[in-house]
Order: sequence, then structure tokens, then C-alpha cells
Amino acid sequence: MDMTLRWFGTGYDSVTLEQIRQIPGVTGVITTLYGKMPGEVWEPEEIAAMKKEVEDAGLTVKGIESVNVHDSIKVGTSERDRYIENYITTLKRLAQAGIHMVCYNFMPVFDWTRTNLTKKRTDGSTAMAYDGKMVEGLTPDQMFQSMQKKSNGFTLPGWEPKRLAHLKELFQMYRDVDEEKLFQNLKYFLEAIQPVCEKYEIKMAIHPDDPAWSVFGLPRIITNKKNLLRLIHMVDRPFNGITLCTGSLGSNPENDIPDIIRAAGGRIYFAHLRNLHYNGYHNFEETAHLSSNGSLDMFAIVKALYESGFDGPIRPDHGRAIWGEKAMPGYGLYDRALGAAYLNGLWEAVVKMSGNRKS
Ligand code: DNO
Repeated sequence: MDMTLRWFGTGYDSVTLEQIRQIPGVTGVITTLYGKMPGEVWEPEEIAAMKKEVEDAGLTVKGIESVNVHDSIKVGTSERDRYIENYITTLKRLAQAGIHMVCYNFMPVFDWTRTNLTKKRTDGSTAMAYDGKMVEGLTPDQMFQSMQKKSNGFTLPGWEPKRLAHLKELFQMYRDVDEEKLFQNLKYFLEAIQPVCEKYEIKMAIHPDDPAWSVFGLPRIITNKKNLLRLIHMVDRPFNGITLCTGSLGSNPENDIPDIIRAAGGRIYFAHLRNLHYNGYHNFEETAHLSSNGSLDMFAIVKALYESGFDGPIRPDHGRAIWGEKAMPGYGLYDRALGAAYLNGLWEAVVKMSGNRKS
């Protein structure tokens, strides 16, 4: 297991590589070329520069989050083959630079979605929250505006203003896409890229939909155990894998995360670990990482990961805003560093309890 932190790159992130390096047990970052639009080809020089910057700071690039998938691939338009070719070119170039794990998602239009980015918690910190009732009263554009307004001036991952400026067209594109069609388009994409992933040993790790249900009537498919198993089996090849995001899957209390980990049969290549508290139906708020702070049993999750043989990168996911830090919501330094320390402690405990002295 490699403990990592997500880093958006100089100019995009308030956290520096030097700070990340001082978090005990963190040896690498998960990063991206944040300015790239979905569908754009990544140039070898840009990849090399990103890698060099990370390595010069004494860290390693453990994977990419994300190489975003162009909407034409998700919708299945006549342009998709061209964009799949671009995607393949980027994958090859990443592998040639020594990067072998890529996280992506297949969510239509919106990536992760929250109705409040600064909900006050009882300890005075703020955290991100979702209330399904509020979504009912919003238009997609209002949702976009409210996410943008509360983002402390940062561009949130998956919420590229340039792409979302065309919200109407985007919704129009998806009008005939239901869950079944989306699954078929995902299959088409994975079948096209898997030969390249095998040749270059690139682990693809799909990110679950966050929250794990349909928003604004758009289909969402990476939401539960049944659909995750469908994804694995419909393109049953070793480099077709999963990002286990406990906060996304955990948004639905019916998802038993340790059970999902065991069912995934070693196809989890990346893990986002965080906790949340259920407030009711389609209503939750993020918490500190500790089990006692939220509704998820983080010990059981880490134990299941270890016992399933997981050996990929883990990153502490969204943190609260604490100690007056001004950062991208969910991605400040302090609470994620606390999360990394806690998760490292859990990992050490499960390793030693298993009788294996090496962590
Ligand atoms: C939000 C993130 C997502 C995630 C993408 C992966 O904080 O978890 O934006 O990176 O969905 O493609």
C-alpha cells in the first residue's frame, strides 16, 4: 500500500509538495494535468515536467486522477472513436513516463455533487454536505453556480467552467441516454482501451458516482455492488478495475463497503478513504476520517482492503476545513494530513494483527 495525497499542481493547489512530503508515511502524490479539458491529448513534455516537479520535491507520482472522459464517449456519438484515440495516446504517454494507474469516472455532465461546501459542524469546522431536498429545488445551472460560488476561488475537480458553460447542450446530448445505454458506452470504451492497457500495464480504476444515485434525472451506473460487478465482468480483463471511494459508495447506507471490497476480487487499484455521517434519506455530511466521527467503520474497511491483497495507492479523501485554512473545499492540507496519519495507523494495526510484521 502506498499512502498518497491528491495534489492538483502548482498554480491550482494551495498545498505545496514540500508540505505533503512532511506528512508522516506519505511518499507519493496522485495528480493530473489539471488544465486539460476532457478529450485533449496530453503532451509528453507536459507529463515529464509534472513528474519532474514531483520527483524534485522527493515524492513519486503514484497515479493520475483523472484523465477525464469526453462526453461524446459517454453519450456514444459518432465522434467517440476520435476521442478514444486521443485517450489511448495519453495513456501510452503516461505509461512511457512510468505512470501506471489512471482514475476516471463515467458520470454524465456533473462529477461529484454537493449542496453545501461549508456546512458548520459542532466542533466549529466546516465540511461538505448533500441534501437531496435542496437539489429538487435547484436547476442544474443553479447547482453549478452554487458550487462555483462557494469554492474559495478554486476550480473544483470535474467542474470545469469551460465545459459547464454549455450545460443546456450537455443535457440535450444525454437526453436519450439511460442506464443501459451508458453501460453499453462504457463497455465500448473499455473494450477499445484494454488492449493498450494490457500492453503498457496501465491499471484503469473507475471512480464511483458521487452521490450514488441519479441527479437531475441523469443516469448514474457506478453506484453499488451489483453494478460494480457488472462493470468488472462485462470487460473481464485484468487492467479493468475500480477506485474504491468510501465516501461515494457510502453515500447510500445500503452499500456494505467491506462486502464490496471482498466481492471485487482484487480488482481495486486505488482507494479514496473518508467518512461521512448519514442525516437521513439522500442526506449526508462529510466528517473527519475517524470511525467514531461518522457512519462508516473505517477499521473494517481498511481490514477488508488489506485482506483482499490490495497493494495500490490510498489517499485520504475530502477533509473538513479546520484551523482557519483557506483551500479548495475538501482539499486542504490539515484535515487530510490527519486522515493520512489515522489511516496509516489503521493499516499498521491490521498488518500486525494478521501476523505479518511488514507494512
Ligand atoms: C472529488 C473527486 C472526483 C474524482 C473523479 C474521478 O472530490 O473524488 O472529482 O476525482 O470523479 O474521475
